[in-house]
Amino acid sequence: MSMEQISAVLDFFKIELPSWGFADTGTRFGKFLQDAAAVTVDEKMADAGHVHKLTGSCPTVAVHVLWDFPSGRTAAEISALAAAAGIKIGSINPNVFQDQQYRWGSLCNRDPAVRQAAISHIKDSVKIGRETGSGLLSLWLADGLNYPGQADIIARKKWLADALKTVHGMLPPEMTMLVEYKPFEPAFYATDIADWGMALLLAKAAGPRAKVLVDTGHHYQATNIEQIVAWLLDENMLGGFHFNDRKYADDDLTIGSIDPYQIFRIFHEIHNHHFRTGSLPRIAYMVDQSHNLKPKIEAMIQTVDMAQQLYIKAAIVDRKKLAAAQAAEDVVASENLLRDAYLTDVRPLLAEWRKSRQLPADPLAAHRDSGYEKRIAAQRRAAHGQKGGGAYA
Ligand code: PSV
Ligand code: MN
Repeated sequence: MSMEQISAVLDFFKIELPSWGFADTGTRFGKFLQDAAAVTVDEKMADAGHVHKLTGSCPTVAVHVLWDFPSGRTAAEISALAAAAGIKIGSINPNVFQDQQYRWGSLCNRDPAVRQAAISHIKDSVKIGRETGSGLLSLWLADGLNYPGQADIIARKKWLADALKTVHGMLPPEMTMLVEYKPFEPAFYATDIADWGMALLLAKAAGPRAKVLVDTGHHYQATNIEQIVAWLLDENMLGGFHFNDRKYADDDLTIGSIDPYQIFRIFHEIHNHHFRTGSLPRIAYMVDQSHNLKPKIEAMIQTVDMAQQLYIKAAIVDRKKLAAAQAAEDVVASENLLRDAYLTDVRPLLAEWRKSRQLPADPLAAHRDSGYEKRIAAQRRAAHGQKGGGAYA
């Protein structure tokens, strides 16, 4: 692949950062606070903009409605904050899991008044999407059961399907709705949208602008995520990703920190789909990570860099040779074509692309040299003390 083609691939590959990834988050046992963590939405926008300035690849930021749109701040104000930081508002994430009324679920709650409250919050989120020019409504529900027999699973399925249809009906034409699945946590017996099959059925029933969102941390161990991705692509039902890595459960570790080959295989299926069909579906590449120990901005820069490396590695697979090796049933040659690409050191190519786009060749070093972290740590400590805040404040 020529440098020109690699540059085109990198120009195309945009990664959305999550506002909540810049805030102090923790485990169910507690949080370790960082002075430089963003507390306010102004700070989250500034940090996301800083990462975009250094990487040139993160023009949008995902927002979580209850965490990022405090009462009294308008959508126009938040959009202006993003614009001042050189970015735009990306996916809008309604929050129908935090309020006490959702103890027994949100869109799956047996109480029609609670289902209506959740729909009404999602309606407000769609309005925010319209006002901020976002094209994505990203839905994740914490709905589920902790014990067998706790509720009628099919009654909940029907309430959910009806609600998602209603939500689809609220979307402006330019907006897509993503349905995220998760097999466990916070529910420990049956999550209402537990896997990609359920998400697919619900999205298809909701309407043509509903697609599936694959969060890489939301699978059981050993699930073949790239096969799910290939199937969703073939069905034209892949809406986007929430990228993160994990060792055990939904650990929210930085992408590729545990199993970079898995993300490579996912990207391989995407490039393969492009090779086979010539079509490049609109896929939202979003990060969903919260950083407990790593400095948040450094973790995001590391994430973007790793995602770009793995994306190029998958792009340089020799697909003509691969098709020939597959046709000859040459298993070893086929596998080696993937491994050759994966084992190629693409860092010099990435550095060359960055230089050609007037970006620092090493964004992490540029960040460390910039003094940004020290400056915001001092400012934020002065402004907020040791209080922390953010996603699970
Ligand atoms: C839930 O685990 C999730 O993956 C959803 O995408 C949420 O919106 C996000 O994490 C933040 O809690
Ligand atoms: Mn997610």
